[in-house]
Amino acid sequence: MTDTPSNEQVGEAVPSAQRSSWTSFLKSIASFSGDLSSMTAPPFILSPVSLTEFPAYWCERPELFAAIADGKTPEERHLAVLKWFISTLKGQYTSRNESMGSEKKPLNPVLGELFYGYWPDTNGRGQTNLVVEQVSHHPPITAYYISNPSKGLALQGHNAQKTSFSGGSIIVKQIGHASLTVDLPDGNKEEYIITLPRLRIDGLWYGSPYIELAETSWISSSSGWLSTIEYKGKGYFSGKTHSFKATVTAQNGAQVHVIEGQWHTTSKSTKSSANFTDVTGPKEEVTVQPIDAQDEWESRKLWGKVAAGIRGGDFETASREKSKIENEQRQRRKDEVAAGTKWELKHFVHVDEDPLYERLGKAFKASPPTEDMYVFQNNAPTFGPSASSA
Ligand code: HC3
Repeated sequence: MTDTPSNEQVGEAVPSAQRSSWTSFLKSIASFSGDLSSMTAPPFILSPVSLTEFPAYWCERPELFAAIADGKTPEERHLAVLKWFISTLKGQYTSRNESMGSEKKPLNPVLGELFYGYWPDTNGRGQTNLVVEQVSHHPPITAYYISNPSKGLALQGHNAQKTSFSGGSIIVKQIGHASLTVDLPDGNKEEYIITLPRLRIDGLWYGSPYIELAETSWISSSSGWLSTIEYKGKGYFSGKTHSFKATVTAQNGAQVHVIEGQWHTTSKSTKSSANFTDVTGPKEEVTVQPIDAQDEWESRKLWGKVAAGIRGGDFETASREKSKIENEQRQRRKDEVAAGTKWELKHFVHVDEDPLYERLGKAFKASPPTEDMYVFQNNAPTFGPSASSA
């Protein structure tokens, strides 16, 4: 079997007029390693959503995020973090298949692109706020800050990807990590490092890509509790897609909990017959300002015409509007070089090392042992009805 199909072999999901451009796209990614987002793909696979919107997946179940602060002990809080994290995976990795029929190619954010939103306070859980900024264009890097000030919770992280092609699938190594801070009632802070799983994008021959998670990710807490999460697809632990097994160890290394199941439906702890996670119910979309009230750098305003073209099947307009944005960006970079200036980030500052990652990463022998970080500058705009500081 070859790594890429011929025009006749590609699946029904590819419109017949786009079969040859789909096979060319697959051939070019087969011999490519690096930044996939910059490659031109056929129209049927384009998504009208920018990658800067993706950090919103972290909080589509804001009540689970808020519940972390309600844990009474380090163990309870660690389990709440694990529960919230596993419950984000369905949105992060399968939601485009539900909303658009397959995994699509997101819009490649421009440097300085912004995405702001919030989830309102309901049932006393506090309001959750989201600030996203595209902090690099080549390679694409997205930084985010998600906070629930009334619960004393703040999540900060950044994302980039390294892609390669193997056995007919795209392998995506996620670069970056997230750190979570919990302000405790006694005035102390509890901190967590969250690493990100590896992705395999399958279904390419059929023109209907979907994501499976692979290998291992970790949640390491300053309290000493550690979750080791192994991901497997069909044919492994349970023979089911989207399977995972999380092993939770205490400060002394003793294994205290094992949670198994499927991250897109339900999972159970081996200690209880009740579900540990259940994401079969509804999620909450992030609330954003109406387009007219948005800044010109905010994703939905910036990409508005391109997105409308993609949604309406008017790819000529989408491509023309996309070129306008890209040309404007190229000109901006040239002007900066000529003026000897550099683009200033609005909400984040880059640091070469993250001491928290280094400290908590020792628990799982983090590889690489050190990582850079984008630190939020505590300068979020005012959000929603019950706005308070970020
Ligand atoms: C690889 C990916 C871009 C990155 C996306 C990330 C890793 C971003 C951070 C989120 O928290 C989780 C996430 C989910 C999906 C990832 C995207 C899937 C496809 C996209 C590629 C750049 C496009 C590949 C092209 C095609 C046609 C195969 O979809």
